[in-house]
Amino acid sequence: MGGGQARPASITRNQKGKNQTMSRNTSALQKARDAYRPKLPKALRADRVAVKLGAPTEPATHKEDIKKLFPNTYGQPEVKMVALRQAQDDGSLGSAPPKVGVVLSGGQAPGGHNVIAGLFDALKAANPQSRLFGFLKGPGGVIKGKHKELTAEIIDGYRNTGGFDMIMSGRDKIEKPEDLAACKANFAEMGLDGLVVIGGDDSNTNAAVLAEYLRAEGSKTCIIGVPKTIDGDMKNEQIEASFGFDTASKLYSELIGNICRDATSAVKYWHFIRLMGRSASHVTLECALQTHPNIALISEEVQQKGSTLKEVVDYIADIVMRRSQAGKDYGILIVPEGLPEFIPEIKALIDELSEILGTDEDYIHDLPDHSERVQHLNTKLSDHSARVYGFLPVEAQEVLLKRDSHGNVPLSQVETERLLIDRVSDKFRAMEGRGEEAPKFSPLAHFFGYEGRCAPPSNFDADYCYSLGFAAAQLVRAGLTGYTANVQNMTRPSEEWVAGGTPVTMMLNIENRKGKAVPVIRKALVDLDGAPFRQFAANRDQWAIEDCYVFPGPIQYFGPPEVCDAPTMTLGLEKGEGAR
Ligand code: FBP
Repeated sequence: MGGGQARPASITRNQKGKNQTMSRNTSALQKARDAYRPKLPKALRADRVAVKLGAPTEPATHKEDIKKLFPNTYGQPEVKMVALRQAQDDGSLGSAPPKVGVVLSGGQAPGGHNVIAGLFDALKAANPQSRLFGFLKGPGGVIKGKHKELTAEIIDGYRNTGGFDMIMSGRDKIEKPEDLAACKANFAEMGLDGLVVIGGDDSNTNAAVLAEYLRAEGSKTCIIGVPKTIDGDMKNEQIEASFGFDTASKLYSELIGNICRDATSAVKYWHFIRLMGRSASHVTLECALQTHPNIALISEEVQQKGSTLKEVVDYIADIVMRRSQAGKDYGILIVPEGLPEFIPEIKALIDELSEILGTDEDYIHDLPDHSERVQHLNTKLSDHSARVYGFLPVEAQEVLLKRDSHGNVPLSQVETERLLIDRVSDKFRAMEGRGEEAPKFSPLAHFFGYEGRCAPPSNFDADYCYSLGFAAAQLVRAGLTGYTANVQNMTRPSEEWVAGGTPVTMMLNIENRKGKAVPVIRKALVDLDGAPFRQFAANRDQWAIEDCYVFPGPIQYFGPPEVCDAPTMTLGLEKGEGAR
């Protein structure tokens, strides 16, 4: 079935758990997926695994600052996992039964449950007395010490499923001294050997801060991160992809392909589709490569060109007109939700608003209505930003006043696709007002976001996540802390994947957040010199006018590996393997 493999013999399925969870509320696909055994890299399938330490590491920039902030965890070596064949004391990990905690942090991403299942299976395979505890509702649960023991019955109900509902997630940050102290006390009370933090760049940074604190305090609890986010922006030379990106972008591509078919069937609508991805445009770029829409806006390019909103609107309107002249009053546009932050005039506005919120946040939110908030802001914003703010729809103005615990604007609530539709429509109306001929323009707005975050993981994500869970278990068993688990060589069959760990301090740099210089993992934006963008840029003019749509169809779980197991085109192109 799908080329998966057997779970370690020591972890047999618990029939009672299966009967409990496989109720009449379970779909036929879920029942079939329950039997899927994720594929593991060769080294992790061995009876005995060892971790091989490489050379000491350092970050690319801000070395001295980071060393000062992380004196106990700075400079640790990279780690690779290797299989041992001989049953002698040759460096294999011990068999003491560890007690480990796990927490899901931030937005949902397909495969999170498989990380936990991999962690559980690896710990139990090492020693059936090992215990795994799930902290509830994200990092807040770690601070409050809210947890439940994850048993085979629980785990078996969630294998290969989407969502984070096994233990739920949250966006709290473990940052304040009292939070760090609370974590230390909770871990000591539970006797935890390790905590695995499944999260994105900010959560993995927080994991490193916690690891450093615990080391300094003499705590035995090791902290290991796992790279999660559908946005695909937690990647670098060591981390090839964040999990969830594969499934989410394939799911959005299916939907976009279906809309392309509808467009060429009805031949009357322009579909403006916003895609999730808070900051970077990786999801939009991957979907463009998969489906060949007429227009795909890539925020990083907009920023590089310093384009104004007007210039973005002119670019769209020009393609709408050229298609109309070719007899095509229909088309597909895809736009990343992060776009507003990359348009320099809106970015400057957001920065000014962040500054103002830094001092006046409570006052502004206590004002009785929107017009009073605008009045107050107009006294604080620069003239240019006040004009840009006034130009935005009321809903967008309100969203720009919100920040999450990491200081991010909740851009998934800004209807950028409608803003673009309105501005393009205004432009065509103005043309008509001047007596010029405007194209027929019937736009429809879509947002594909939350529906992609909890899809059942693709085989790629199911296998990758299960491997990450296994790798995280080995890092904890080796007593390592301040690492992010990784799997490399992922454009090759999973047999050849290489699991290991990267010291978080190696990935850090210093950035200015809310007016403070803080260490963070550098967010990977779309590289405009990289192969995925170059592939898109070389083709987009043709895709704009001709109908070159591709219809990827739904994610396949059962069938030939080239259909079911293929990685994203982004990963393939980044690894020099060419477009499919
Ligand atoms: P993470 O970075 O935490 O993985 O979240 C990604 C994401 O899905 C973004 O694409 C989106 O902007 C955001 O979460 C939405 O957040 P929320 O779930 O709080 O609405």
